[in-house]
Amino acid sequence: KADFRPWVDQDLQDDTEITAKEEEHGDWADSHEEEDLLHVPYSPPRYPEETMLQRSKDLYTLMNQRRSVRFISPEPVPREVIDNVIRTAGTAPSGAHTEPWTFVVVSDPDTKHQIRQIVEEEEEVNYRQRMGDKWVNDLAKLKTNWIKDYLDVAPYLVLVFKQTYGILPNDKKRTHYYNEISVSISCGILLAALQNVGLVTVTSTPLNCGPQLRILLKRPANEKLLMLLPVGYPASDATVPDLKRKPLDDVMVHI
Ligand code: IYR
Repeated sequence: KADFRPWVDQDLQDDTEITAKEEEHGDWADSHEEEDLLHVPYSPPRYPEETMLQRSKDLYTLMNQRRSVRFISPEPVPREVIDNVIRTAGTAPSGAHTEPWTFVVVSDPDTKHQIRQIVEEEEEVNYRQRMGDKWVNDLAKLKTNWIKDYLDVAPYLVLVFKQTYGILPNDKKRTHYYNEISVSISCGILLAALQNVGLVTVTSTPLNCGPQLRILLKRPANEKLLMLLPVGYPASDATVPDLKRKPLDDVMVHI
């Protein structure tokens, strides 16, 4: 199985079956344990068509400048900006509004270095063994390898964990429906929020580093690492591969 789809992280399988089994043990909350929820009026801003068109162009222009950047400046970034970016990520929709995410923000140099050691050690095995020749060849054009300077250099590392279940104040477990897709959406919003303030990152998914990083960062057993995002300004000599995006006609079908 691992040989067939080597990019599937061993710790990141879908938890549906495990959850269904554990449910029989009885420490799961029933839905009636949560209160009734009031429904209130909602009226977000509505723009004239001309404004809509302009705003749609402006956001596209901004987001089309986003690139995965592996060369990050050590220059410090205001902590409050990071807080707001994480707040923004936390506005994502989630299954049954369970908000199944934990964003671990690391700026401590020693912890960053320990993260680097764990990631580089596993990534070397990934590149040399787990990924296989086909995958390594498919990536060759990106000139990546297992050496990740940015893990020491970036002022912040944001490790995004998905909570596979929640724990209620009465210690019962709460089902986190669609937790992986919910957290993935929040990561997309996080990327947009970073782009909005001129910061860069690379969406890294360090294969099979999750359990070690979870323990290093003292996160509980219900949390699994989904993504590791080094965050900062781009280095002044940063380069990116000269990739092109598919035109609209190749990605959209209008029926
Ligand atoms: N996770 C590895 C390898 C890697 C995989 C893919 I798919 C990429 O688009 C880029 C890299 C790494 O971070 O080097």
